Amino acid sequence: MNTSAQKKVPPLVLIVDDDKSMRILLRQAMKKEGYQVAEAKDGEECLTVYDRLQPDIVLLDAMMPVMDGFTCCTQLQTLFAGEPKPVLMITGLDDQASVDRAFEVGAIDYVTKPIHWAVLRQRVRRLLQQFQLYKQLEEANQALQRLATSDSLTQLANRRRFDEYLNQELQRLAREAAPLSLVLCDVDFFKSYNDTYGHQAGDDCLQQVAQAIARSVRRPTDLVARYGGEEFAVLLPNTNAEGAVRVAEKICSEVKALKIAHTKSQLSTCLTLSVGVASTVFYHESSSAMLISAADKALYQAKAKGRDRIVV
Ligand code: GH3
Ligand code: MG
Ligand code: MG
Ligand code: MG
Repeated sequence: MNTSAQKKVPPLVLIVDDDKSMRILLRQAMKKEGYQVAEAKDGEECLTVYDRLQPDIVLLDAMMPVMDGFTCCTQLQTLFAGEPKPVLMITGLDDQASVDRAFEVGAIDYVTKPIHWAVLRQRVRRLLQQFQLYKQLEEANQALQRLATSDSLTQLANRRRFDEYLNQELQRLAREAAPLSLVLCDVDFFKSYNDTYGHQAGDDCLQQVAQAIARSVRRPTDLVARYGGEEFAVLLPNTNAEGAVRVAEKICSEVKALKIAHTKSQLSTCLTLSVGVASTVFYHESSSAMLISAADKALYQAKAKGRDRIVV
């Protein structure tokens, strides 16, 4: 996002008008305010320049050849969806229908020609302030969202995010039949690891294991989460049990490759994992509980059969 506060540079104003003398007048007025200026001579050019420069505000004429301001404003909303566009329309059209249309297509403000320069100056200032505030709020929201959904020790998704994603993916299953797999990993004899090496070393170890698991998944839709203390969950959309076992094998070998010494482990001199895998292809109102319980049972069996293994 192009926030002027981050860039510590003056706001960028995009002037869009087919009338060259009008562009010159607007440019002079905006430069006088200390803003940076970019120009476009019609709606089509405006879309290209908007995409390239992400201006802080657009001063948009209505009547232009090639693509008029109303169409351009509509296109801006759809092409760059997700955040409001700071569009101020400046036009000779002052009838009610034109004003209504401008706001309907997403303009935030409207100024008629001939321009009352003192008014335009204040309107631009106020719009820039509003958008600056909006962007700061957005950034604060995103930071909060990251905090609320990630685990502070490992930076992986936390349990809340895992639950959210699992439900979202199960909803998708309700619409399209595609397998969804869950891989549950639990560190073997981790209590004795803490007892032997100390809690801080235990934390470091969990961070390394988390990274090794994250390295083992490839698709952007796969989600790796810290499920509990020394338990990790990996959700694999569009993946059947066979594919999930391959991921589980990769996870186990990546963790072994860390060669984390664990001399008090009853199995090996290095840290190992036990893994439970479960898959589903159908949506059911209790699919979430069923999938977790199936993976949990498989994990329990992996422990019971001697640990350091994968059970499906
Ligand atoms: P098993 O092979 O049966 O899984 O044995 P275990 O010792 O790993 O299982 P148990 O559930 O008894 O112990 C888990 C340990 O994980 C106990 C707890 O102190 C430790 N643990 C949980 N969360 C953290 C953490 O954030 N940091 C550290 N250092 N240890 C943690
Ligand atoms: Mg015009
Ligand atoms: Mg455990
Ligand atoms: Mg354990």
